[in-house]
Amino acid sequence: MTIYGNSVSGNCHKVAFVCDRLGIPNRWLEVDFLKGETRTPEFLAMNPAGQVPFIRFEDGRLLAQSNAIMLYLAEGSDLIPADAFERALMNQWLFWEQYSHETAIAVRRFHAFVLKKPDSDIDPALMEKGNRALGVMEGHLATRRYFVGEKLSLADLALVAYTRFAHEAGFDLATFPHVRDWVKRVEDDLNLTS
Ligand SMILES: N[C@@H](CCC(=O)N[C@@H](CS)C(=O)NCC(=O)O)C(=O)O
Repeated sequence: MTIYGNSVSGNCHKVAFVCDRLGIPNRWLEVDFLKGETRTPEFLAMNPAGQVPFIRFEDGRLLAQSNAIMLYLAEGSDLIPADAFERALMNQWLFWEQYSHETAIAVRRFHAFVLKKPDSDIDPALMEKGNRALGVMEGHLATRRYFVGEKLSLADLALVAYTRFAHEAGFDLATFPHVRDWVKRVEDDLNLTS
């Protein structure tokens, strides 16, 4: 299968995390959205949303949305809890990540780190929303090592993707020590170096 991805994008990293962890063979095709490569007619014919990541399977089927891709690729693996309620809790965090976390931390990182905008040109609400999200994570992780069921799951993979780069977005993980320790734990589990 081919992963249409971008090496700077945490959403794309999520797909790579699952493939690496589960040994799923793949071909990574780098897409530079800053050069408009997600807006070409060829790209939009495959993914009208004009976003990476998305997957093209050998038989031609296409799948977009990082968390949907992770769920499909990890089906039947130990990255998805066997217990139905724990699975629901994992999904709870996956939905939360997309609505309340990625939309602040990834977006602020894009403006600050990728586009190199000064703070004065970035919506201040993003900092407030991101800190609120990190606060929710900090409270949850105060008594747990992982987000669900005391073991690594897709919830950790989804949430670590941008949390590990929170400093590039202007957030200070020193004020969220449980989050900082969890990031290190998950990076070690996934053998991530940077
Ligand atoms: N909810 C989507 C978000 C995907 C997304 O925002 N992708 C960005 C890169 S992180 C992108 O492709 N941007 C290019 C564009 O919008 O043209 C997911 O989780 O896959």
